[in-house]
Amino acid sequence: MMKETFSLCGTWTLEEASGQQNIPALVPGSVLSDLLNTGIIEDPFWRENEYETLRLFDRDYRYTRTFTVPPSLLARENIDLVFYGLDTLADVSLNGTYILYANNMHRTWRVNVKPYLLPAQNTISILFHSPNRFIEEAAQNNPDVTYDGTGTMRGTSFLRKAHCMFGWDWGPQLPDAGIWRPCELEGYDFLRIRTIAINQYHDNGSVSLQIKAITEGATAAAMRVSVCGPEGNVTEKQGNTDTMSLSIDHPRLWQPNGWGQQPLYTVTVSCLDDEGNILDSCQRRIGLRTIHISREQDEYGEEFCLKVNGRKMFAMGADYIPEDNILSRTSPERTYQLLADCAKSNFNTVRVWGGGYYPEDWFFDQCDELGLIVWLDLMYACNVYKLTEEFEQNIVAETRDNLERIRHHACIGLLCGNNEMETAWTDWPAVANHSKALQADYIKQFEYVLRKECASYAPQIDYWPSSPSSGGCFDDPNSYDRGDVHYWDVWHGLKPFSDYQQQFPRFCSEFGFESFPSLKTVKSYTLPEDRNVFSRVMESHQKCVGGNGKILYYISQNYQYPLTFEHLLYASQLLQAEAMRAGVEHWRRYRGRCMGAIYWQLNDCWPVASWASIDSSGRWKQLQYAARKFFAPQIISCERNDFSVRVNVANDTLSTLTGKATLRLIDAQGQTISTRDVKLSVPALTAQWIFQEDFSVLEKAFHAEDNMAYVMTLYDDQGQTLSENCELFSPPKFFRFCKPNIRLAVRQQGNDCKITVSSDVFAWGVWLETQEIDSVFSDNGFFLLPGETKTIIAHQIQKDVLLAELAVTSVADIGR
Ligand code: BMA
Repeated sequence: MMKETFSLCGTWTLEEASGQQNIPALVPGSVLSDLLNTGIIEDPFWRENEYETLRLFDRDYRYTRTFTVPPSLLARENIDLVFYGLDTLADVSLNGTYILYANNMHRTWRVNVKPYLLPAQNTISILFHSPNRFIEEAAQNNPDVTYDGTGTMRGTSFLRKAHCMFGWDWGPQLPDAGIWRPCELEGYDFLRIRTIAINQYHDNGSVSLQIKAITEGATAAAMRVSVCGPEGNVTEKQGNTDTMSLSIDHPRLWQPNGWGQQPLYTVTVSCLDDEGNILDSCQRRIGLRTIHISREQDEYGEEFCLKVNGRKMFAMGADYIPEDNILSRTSPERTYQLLADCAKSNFNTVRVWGGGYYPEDWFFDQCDELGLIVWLDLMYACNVYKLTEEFEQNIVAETRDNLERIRHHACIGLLCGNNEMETAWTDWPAVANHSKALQADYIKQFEYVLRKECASYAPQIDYWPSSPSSGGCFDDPNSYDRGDVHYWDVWHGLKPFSDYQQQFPRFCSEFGFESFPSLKTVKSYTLPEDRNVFSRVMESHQKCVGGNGKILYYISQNYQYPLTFEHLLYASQLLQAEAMRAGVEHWRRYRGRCMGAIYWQLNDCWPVASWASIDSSGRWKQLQYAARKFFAPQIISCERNDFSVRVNVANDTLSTLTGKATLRLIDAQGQTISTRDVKLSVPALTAQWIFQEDFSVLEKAFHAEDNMAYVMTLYDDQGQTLSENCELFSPPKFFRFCKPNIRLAVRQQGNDCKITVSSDVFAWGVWLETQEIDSVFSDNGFFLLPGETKTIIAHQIQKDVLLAELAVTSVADIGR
């Protein structure tokens, strides 16, 4: 007989353990979401509510419920109580018997409860201990660990709970607690399938799968495997074994976004008894592909790149953090929106940063479907861990639980031990001053224990010890000749954007620049009197030390002084987009020497000034629109030194690009000074320098200081525009921008609106925004030349609403 489950999700009762409150609680969920839903607390993200809310987690909370088990389930030989996520320190009792102590939110907890279940009513009770108290005591008991990162609380390395729930340099300190993932009773006779392992073997276009069922309780008499291809064609095989090989007819390869399609195959494994009855079955959806880290020696050192289906890919994307500090507010729909935005913005990679939690199945399903390769950090970040025996057992179990859950996904490109901890040991004095014993624990944890677990549970996924790393052993982890790099001199080091052009990492897995969210998002956490970036409320929604000052500093380097709060928000976002553009375009020009540009960071977990390109309300900052352009599969850009430019075309598609580039020198009005066409043919997966010009003489002869810009347009051989770009020859604050008269004509087109935008003079940083409602545009943050029109689609909006709401800003407005 097949196994049977009984869900324990739904309504429970939540009480503060000292017995004051008694409220309905939703499972899966959390204390914060229940307190919010019942109106007991105010929105913790509003103004400075964070600080008061944090104190709620000095206390313990109890969840209880009663349930009656269906007789059919009660009759099973084995009945497990399964929690897919408890956050975090939980004592679980069933009908008065203590059955489980849980201390790791990343694990699945499973207890045999057959002896304790009653035929009548059962009562389950879970006491969640204060996470604040736990880390405080852990810190006191371990005075040899003294490091805590910006914005976090001391002692978090001792608790296996998403670190950023205790704050980060972009996140609030709202640890929360609760049953954060589903829970159920699972009854079975004889055996259940714990998981299946699928290995793929690719040989010259043919693919075979080796599939193994891992069972608990007993081994099966026989196993049946069926693989259903993307066109519905099924291959089936049965045998008296727990491992089976199967070759796939006409295999269709899964490709990353930009390289082709993402065909997926569904593998179903059934374990049978000796009469052929199904005892249990398990399904996984896979994609046929190979992904490895390529580390060939070359003239610059050792390359670091993702090799997908045998081809070297330039990785383009951003770093992903948890989507909401209140975890139960995430949903497949919300994640899909975010990841679809990534795919639409030409990402082929997303790095899941190690200070959060292992994402839900739906996250990986969606990355499979969208062709987004996942760089998955294990959940360790910026900390000093003490590898006691108990801690080791805990993280070993955690690794197994998660890898068995997710390892089959086509999207997973590599597993990485942690975020920034190897480099912390070599380069951050506050970490490096810890004991040799703790340093040895680092090596043991990330270069032995976790490496070994990853090799045994996910043997076909490459393991990388840390980000950044050069391969491990504290051997110059942030080396520019090997491995990946985190580059932070722009932003944390206050270097100008031009500094990116001096940097030649093999793969940049972090670099970033902050901005404020849009006015609509700012309004969601402020009163009008808070809307000054140095107010208490605005500063409390800025967790990077001196962050608002840094934004202001960079504005002083680039733009005129913004006279309004709105223009300051706009300028900060334009700055951020320009910073990331400078970095990414440079690294794409040096494709081969550099093979990845993953900017920090994609998203936010609450409304805040941060490095995110999409804010916590899902709104696109200017950077997201810019990313769509600088990650375009084929892009034109230039390397500028004073008045000389070298133009480059990067082609990250699988076919040769033939076409032409039009290169124009214009003045501040937008009038053409000179123009030329360059024919080009750029092979697949290469970047090519196509032209070089020096305007120094011209600049002197015509006194053209602050009055020259370079406009580059890339066309395919049908004359279609593939990419356009613009480079100013002086800082925007000095450039003689004219105040443009930007004309907008709006026409309804089904559910969308078509906006035609034009300007009488050269306009730069043109930004369309709707005041109250939200609208996503097909393009935004662009430049306009006089006499040209741009057509923008505003999605899902009525014309009269759009006309009433639409405002346009350009760089010439800053300071006026
Ligand atoms: C990187 C990340 C995060 C941090 C970010 C901004 O180093 O790994 O820890 O939020 O910098 O400072």
